[in-house]
Amino acid sequence: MTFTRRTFIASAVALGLATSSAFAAKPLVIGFSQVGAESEWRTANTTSIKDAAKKDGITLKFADAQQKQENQVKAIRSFIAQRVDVIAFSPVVETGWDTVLREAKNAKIPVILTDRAVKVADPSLYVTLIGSDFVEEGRRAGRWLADYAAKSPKPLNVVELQGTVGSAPAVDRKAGFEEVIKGNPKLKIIRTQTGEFTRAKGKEVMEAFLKSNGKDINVLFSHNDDMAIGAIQAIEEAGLKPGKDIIIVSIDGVKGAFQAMMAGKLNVTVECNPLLGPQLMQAARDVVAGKPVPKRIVTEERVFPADVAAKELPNRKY
Ligand code: GYE
Repeated sequence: MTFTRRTFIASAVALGLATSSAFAAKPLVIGFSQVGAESEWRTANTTSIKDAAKKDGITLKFADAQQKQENQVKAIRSFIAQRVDVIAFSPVVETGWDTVLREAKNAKIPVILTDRAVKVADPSLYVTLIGSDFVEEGRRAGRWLADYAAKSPKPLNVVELQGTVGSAPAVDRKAGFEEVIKGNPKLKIIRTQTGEFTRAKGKEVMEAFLKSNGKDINVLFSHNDDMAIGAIQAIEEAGLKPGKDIIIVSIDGVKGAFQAMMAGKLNVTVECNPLLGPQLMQAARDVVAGKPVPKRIVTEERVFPADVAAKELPNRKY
């Protein structure tokens, strides 16, 4: 029989040993497949997970998928082969996980999702999803813009930089934003395209928007701060003032966004908290100890308009 952590704890309990001494004997092993290093948000998320594992004495096997689903599938298979105690991952896209998650389930290795959701036919293929409510983030961005538009004498044309195609945050932020602005005669999305959540691509796509639609663009809605920061460069290079000639609404709340707001180049950022490490370690411990874990663990978040940026920057942890 393979000597898994669960059988180890079960035998320890049967022998009357304290479970805590069983934990001390064999550190928990988590295999974590990260999306990549595409944004400031992601860097903060990786640091949070590595730091929390270290602090809790948990062995973390970390794999960077470089924004490719095939790399994540390979990493998950390798974690199964290594018989880790828990597999955790932030799925780059929502679909295409049924087979590999079934393999993990057959191997009796619990799976915890962090940050991004999956669409699977059988929800028992994962234990819990720890992360933000992306639809609500999109709505928050939409509400800020609807308030702004209400004070504007003229209707506003919006261009949208979407995140990675097929990823939960891109799909959900778009849906939440559209839900709020739908039917608003003051707001119209005139162009939308992916900027893959990176600065470089955000800049490139904004350049294309400016070339084709130029002075018609009044607002940029960006699915993350990095793309917004890339777009700010494109807007400046086109001789326009970001934050004034083009109003910019973004999501994440990373330090770079606060600095851009203080420079008057970004109008608002909707917070998305990447510091998921401690919650992940807790959930992993609970799952292995057989404690019940809620199917969804939602992170609490706020909205930061430019006028509070200077006051809030010193409190920002990412
Ligand atoms: O907003 C973006 C990152 O999945 C919430 O991924 C995350 C998103 C985040 O690249 O900056």
